[in-house]
Amino acid sequence: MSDKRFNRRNFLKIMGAAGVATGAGVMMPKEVLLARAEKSGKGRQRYEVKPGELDDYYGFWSGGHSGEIRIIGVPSMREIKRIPVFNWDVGTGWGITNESKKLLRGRNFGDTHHVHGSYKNGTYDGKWLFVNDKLNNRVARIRIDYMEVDAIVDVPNIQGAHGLFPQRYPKTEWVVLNSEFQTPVPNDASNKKAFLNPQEYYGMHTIIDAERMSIVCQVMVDENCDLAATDYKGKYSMCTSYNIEKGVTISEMLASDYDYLIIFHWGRIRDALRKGKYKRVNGVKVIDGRKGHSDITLRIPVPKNPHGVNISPDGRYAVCCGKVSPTVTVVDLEKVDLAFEGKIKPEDCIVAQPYIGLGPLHTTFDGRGNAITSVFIDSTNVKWNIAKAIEAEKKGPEEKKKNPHIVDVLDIHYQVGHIMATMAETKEADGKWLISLNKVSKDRFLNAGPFKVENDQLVDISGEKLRLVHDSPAYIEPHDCIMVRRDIIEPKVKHRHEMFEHPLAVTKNSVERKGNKVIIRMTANAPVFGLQEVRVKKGDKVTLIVTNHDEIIDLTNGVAISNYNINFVIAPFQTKSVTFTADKPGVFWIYCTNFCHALHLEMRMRLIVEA
Ligand code: K7E
Ligand code: CA
Repeated sequence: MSDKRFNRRNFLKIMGAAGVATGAGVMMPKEVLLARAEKSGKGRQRYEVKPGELDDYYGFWSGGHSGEIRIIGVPSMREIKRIPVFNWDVGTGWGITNESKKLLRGRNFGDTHHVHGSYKNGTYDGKWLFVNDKLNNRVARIRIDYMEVDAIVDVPNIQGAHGLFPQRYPKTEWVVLNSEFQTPVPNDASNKKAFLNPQEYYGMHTIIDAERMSIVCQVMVDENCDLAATDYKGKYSMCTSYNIEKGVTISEMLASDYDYLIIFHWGRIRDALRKGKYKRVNGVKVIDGRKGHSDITLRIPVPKNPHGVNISPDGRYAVCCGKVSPTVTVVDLEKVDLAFEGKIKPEDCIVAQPYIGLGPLHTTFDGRGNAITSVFIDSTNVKWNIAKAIEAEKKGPEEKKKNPHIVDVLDIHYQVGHIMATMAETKEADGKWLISLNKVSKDRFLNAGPFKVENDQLVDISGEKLRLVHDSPAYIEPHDCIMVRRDIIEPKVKHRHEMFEHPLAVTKNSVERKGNKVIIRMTANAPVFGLQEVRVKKGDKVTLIVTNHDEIIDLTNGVAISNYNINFVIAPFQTKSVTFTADKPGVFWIYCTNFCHALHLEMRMRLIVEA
């Protein structure tokens, strides 16, 4: 790697200028670490999925600023489907039909980073997915039986809706959402002083009711709230913060040698809600969680501008990646109990701070006591042993210098962001496969122009050593993913919609007129639409409701209206509707867009708009 923007020398220069100590005592050049990686003991899993075979895992990928979620089969890395969430998607009609417009409310772009499943007893229950929208500050819920969005909640009082994590135990009743950008509260320019003074900008840890998709409350803090995690006991949620300085420029945000892992005490939050200890801002209950104002929050100092926080599958440790510090900070959650009771200091919850490499961002787990951390600047995946890191910390600096915790280092291509192992965010982490979500692909694929796709690399982690097995191009820009065992998801996923779940499901074809409003109710059953022609008048407000009556699996129909910019599909037994003004007179063919039958091309009808 010799990229000008990302190389080590450049990074060290920036850090030096910012006065950052880069862990000199324990630091090892990447080459030394790599030399340790012998060739033996590597995983030997088969990753080829032959024609007709199915994958072992459902991968759910966020789509970044494409605003969607993708379903990818693992280990084949075949993209199976895209779920439109905050984006336009003509292929499914998302953003065009009345059903999707009702959820999107006029905002058809998004920025999805963190997709997570709903939980029961520390593992996935196969019911829902949740994903954030960093752009327009929303959370969407996807029902797994249809793999479709069924609710979107707008979150006021925040910007940069970023880290998201569902409650893991006993089941997902709450979902937490962090705001990465601090803002005035309320942010409406009403308070002139706060408006212009960054010291009066705040971060929010928002709690969302998973069932109702409404906001339970927000905990306000001085710091920004970046990545999120929940514990395995239903007691705590947390956020990393990289801007305890309340800076508005890079150098201001790098001024302090440490920032925080902030832990939120759910019992005390419930107490505050019960006792009415909150104020309402834009209709939301806002609890004061600022340092010195509250016993709801605990701040553990972490060097420096930390990023990811991930919980080990045994529920014991929170691992914070140092980003600007070449270390990770391991926090013992059992000690957090004591710190909340005031029996020990917050910093005494830290049980290890091992050296990892330059730019550690996110950590995942193999379920066998090892963690694997993504290292951005070094372009590596570093496998390390948690127990050995804690042991070395106890023994002191001489032992630490030997880096006994490092198990293996894998060169990746290039600049890794998130990293995720199969089932790693559950107590059932199985240590089979790992995905390195690399931000930069450079030379790994045929050159397709200056804009390069990302590179998702598949790594076999079943052995002691990490084995890179596959490069997979990813369109802009997956940040994070989860990989869920097939037996958890597959039995829950339906082949057809429940027809009458949609209140407007059509069983009889009809055209109804009320003044200038026309409602067309129509069935689709390949290769015919239930109506052959519909006559309306120019200026009529037309609502077209279509139900697909084909019960055959995979028999999707499309509905497109020529020159009217209307285009959507309906799966078996599904109903969709669209309302538009018939503003152009003439004959317009309505046709099926989704190949459905040998006579698919004949599946069309006329919309006649009279002058
Ligand atoms: Cu690290 Cu938005 Cu999860 Cu991207 S965040 S990498
Ligand atoms: Ca900072």
